[in-house]
Amino acid sequence: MNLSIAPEVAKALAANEPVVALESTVIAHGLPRPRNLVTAKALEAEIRALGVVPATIALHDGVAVVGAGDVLLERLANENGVAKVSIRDIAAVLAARSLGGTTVAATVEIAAAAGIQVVSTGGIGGVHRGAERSFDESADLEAIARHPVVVVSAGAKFVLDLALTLERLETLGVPVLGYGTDEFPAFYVRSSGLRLQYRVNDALGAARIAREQLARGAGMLLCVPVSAESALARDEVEGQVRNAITASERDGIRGADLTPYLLRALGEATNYRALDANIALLRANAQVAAQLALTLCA
Ligand code: PSU
Ligand code: MN
Repeated sequence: MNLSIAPEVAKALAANEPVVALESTVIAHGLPRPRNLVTAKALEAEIRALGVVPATIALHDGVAVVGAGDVLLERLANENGVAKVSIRDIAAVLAARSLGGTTVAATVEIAAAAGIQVVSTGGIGGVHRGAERSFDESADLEAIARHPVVVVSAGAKFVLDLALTLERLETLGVPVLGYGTDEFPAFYVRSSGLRLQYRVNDALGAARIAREQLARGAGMLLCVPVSAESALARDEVEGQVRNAITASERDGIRGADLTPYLLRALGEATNYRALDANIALLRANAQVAAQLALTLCA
């Protein structure tokens, strides 16, 4: 895999200055136009405001881009038919020289190859509800286990089976740290009721554990609950998630299309409050990721 690292990112990495990688599936498939591009730029701005260099990752013209510029961000946001690139897709999309938005899984692999230690996202993928029949488990989980990168997220997406997701993370050896919480956060919803083994209260606490884990050549998850102002109520969203899953089964949606389908359905069902919460938590996670990157470089 050829990497095309933006000069600003390469310079920061060479000087051991902080960099935060961002995924691009959320731009191409996770958020609707025109808020996807506005959000992509806002996330980079949040990171820059703390003196950290953002590096949005994507595939383009046969290379893995680390630090997409404005032109590429705009294409990811506005072009039809951008590929959703998880790890199984990297080789084929590179060979075809097509444009691809990278999931957390692919972003983590590419960030690690570039020497970036922190990746920020909204909610990671995980074990889908009904996975005992569908076998649908996001490649995000194994990718985090396999690469020395900290992923900052608001937990795993609420549409998933969060208890099973935590079980798989345990099996894979991924430490899950609550940031100011003892619970696994549930994306738009602050609390899942699932207790976590480890809690940290600031970036320094997270960095101490991250140094040990990354030195083992493995990754970890830092979970930041969505703010109380932006959060949705669990009971309210639960009913809508069930409706969305029923609709996805009726429409025969499977595999890589399922997560974008469910996110879109929930945005519409909540009159876009789920979308507002998604964007708020993406921004908050980018800030925590930048603080962590600063602390890891100090
Ligand atoms: N977080 C968001 N919105 C998203 C995603 C994460 O707030 O769209 C994307 C990430 O790229 C994640 C992917 O890796 O959804 C998971 O997809 P799947 O369940 O198909 O692995
Ligand atoms: Mn899947």
